[in-house]
This record gives sequence, structure tokens and C-alpha cells, in this order.
Amino acid sequence: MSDNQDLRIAVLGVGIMGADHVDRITNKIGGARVTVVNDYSLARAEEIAALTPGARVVVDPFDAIAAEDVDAVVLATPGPTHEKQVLACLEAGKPVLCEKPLTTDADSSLAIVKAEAALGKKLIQVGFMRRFDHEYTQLKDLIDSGDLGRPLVVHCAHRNPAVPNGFDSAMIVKDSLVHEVDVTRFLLDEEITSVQIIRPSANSLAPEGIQDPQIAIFETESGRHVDAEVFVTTGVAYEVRTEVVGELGSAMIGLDVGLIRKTKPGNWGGQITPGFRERFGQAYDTEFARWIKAVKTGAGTGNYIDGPGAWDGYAAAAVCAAGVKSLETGQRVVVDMVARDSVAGV
Ligand code: ISE
Repeated sequence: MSDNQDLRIAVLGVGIMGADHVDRITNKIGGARVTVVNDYSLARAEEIAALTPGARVVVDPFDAIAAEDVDAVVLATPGPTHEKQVLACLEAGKPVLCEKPLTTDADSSLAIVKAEAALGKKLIQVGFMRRFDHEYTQLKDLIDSGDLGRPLVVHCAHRNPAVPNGFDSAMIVKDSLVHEVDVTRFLLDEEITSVQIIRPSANSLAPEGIQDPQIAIFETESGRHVDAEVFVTTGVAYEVRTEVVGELGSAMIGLDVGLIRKTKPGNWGGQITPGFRERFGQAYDTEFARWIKAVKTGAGTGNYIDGPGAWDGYAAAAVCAAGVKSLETGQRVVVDMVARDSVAGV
């Protein structure tokens, strides 16, 4: 595809995240336009399409994927629908940017890894957007430069002011902790081998029955430890912090201080970050701009992605499955995952 031709994208699932992506493609970054919008709520799809010049609603998600005026697909649909939708993208030979999770269990994610490998093309990118955030990329560059020495320990904090109704304890692992799983693999460049979830005294202000906060401890292949506090009902702000401790020093990102001001009568401070769209807006923009570029140039190389792929989605699903098991027992659970070099073509 030539550089001055727009990539035609179908966005499936236009809730908060999907609508944000439609807006991003339409109004913030160039090189692409949304031609098809789909959502399980027809009214919602119509509402978003009406705001998007040149976009039409397609009611059936599989028709949307197969549509002739669609070159590539963005999936912002609920996790349980991803497996069939991603497979349909592979069948249609269309590049797809799939929001996490790739699928909701490790077996189906592995099946997708294999199906993509069999095609001999890289068509699937998974939406782990933190890899595109300037602070995370700076931290990664610092680790890779060797200036921190060998990283030994990572501390993460992941706090949300609130989560949608129906969010349960396992979703804290699969929907929230999953980002720390990917960050660990990204920063340390190795797989996670075991997970333990510790359950501190639960927030009495959280919805009945939710184990929140949770503390996860990951062990990696080379024996490094990562601890992650995930607390999704703080009622305060969106806070994501990561500190890496190495043999020669430590580094921290996510202090999220922004502008600090002093005003009468005796106020000092800044503004809280309300949610992930504000915290990671730059990361999403960069992720999409790079993905669009990769898709447009992919035909030459068979590589239509520029970021985490199906393998990363599978690894995250396998670690989260161990996490959900550990949540039940409180015990350390070994991650059940095949070796990457055992899957041909990955
Ligand atoms: C949400 O789906 C996200 O991906 C956010 O980044 C995360 O902070 C939140 O906990 C999830 O529910």
C-alpha cells in the first residue's frame, strides 16, 4: 500500500476504549481512516459512526472483518469474543490490533499463535500500550544501557480509582495485573515462571466480594523477583508506578507529578490523573501510529506489526491463568507454558 493511501480500518467494539481509538484514528493521527464501526449495541455503533465521517455501521462482527472496504481491524471488544474474531482476521488475511487480552485462556491463545505461525506472516499485534509510553521506553533504554547494572528486583504499583460494575477478583488478575505481566516481560526480556497472589485485608469500600487490593509476586526464568500491588478501588486516582532495582542503581517511573502549583490560601500540589486514557494517551497514539505504518508496509516483509505480538498475548494469558489459580489458594503456582522454540515459525 502506498504511503499516501489511507489504511481503511474496522473498529469492533466502541465502548470507552474503542470510541477513543476511533477518535484517535480520525482526528489525531494520519494515514488511516475508520470505514466500518461495529458494536453489540447497534445504537452505540450508530452514535459513534455518526461522529466519524466516511464510516458505516456493520451489524455482524464477522461481516465487518470480511468487508471489502476494510484493510485492517481493531478489536476493542470484550475478551471472550477475541478468539473467534482474531481467527476470522487471520482467515481473511487482515492485520489486527487486538486489545488485551489476546484471549481469555492460554490454550486458545496458543492455538492462535500456531495459526498465525502457519500463515508465515505476522498479522496480530496485542494492545499492550505501556510499551509505547515514553517513561517505560526510557526505563527500558536505561536497563538495556547497563547503567543500572543487572536488574534484580522490580516493584510495581497499579491503582485505579474505580472499575466498572461486575469487575471481580479474577478480572483484577486478567484485566489489570496483566499489564504488569507484560511490563515485566518487556523490561526484563525473559519469561515469568511462577506467580503467587497474596490477599491483604480487603478494601471495605470495594464492592462486596472483591479481593482488592492484591499483591502479586512473579519469579522469572533467571530468578529475578517482581512484586506488584494492584488496587483498583482506591477512589483516588489512576496511578501506575514501576521501580527497577539493579546492581548499580535503581530507577522509578510513574510519579505522575506533572505541574505543581502553589496558590492562595496555602494550597500546594497538582492534579490527579483520573484514568488510563489520560495517563496513557501518548502511548496509545504512538502505538496506533506505528501499527498503521507497519501494516501499510507489511506486504513487503510479511510483518504487519510493530509491537507485542501473538506470543506476548499467549505468555500473558499463561501467567494470568497461574495468577487466577494462585488467587484461589494463596500458593505459588508454576506457569504452564510451552517453550517458544517448540512452536514452529514463531
Ligand atoms: C483496564 O482494562 C486497563 O487496561 C487499564 O490500563 C487498567 O489500569 C485497568 O485496571 C483495566 O481494567
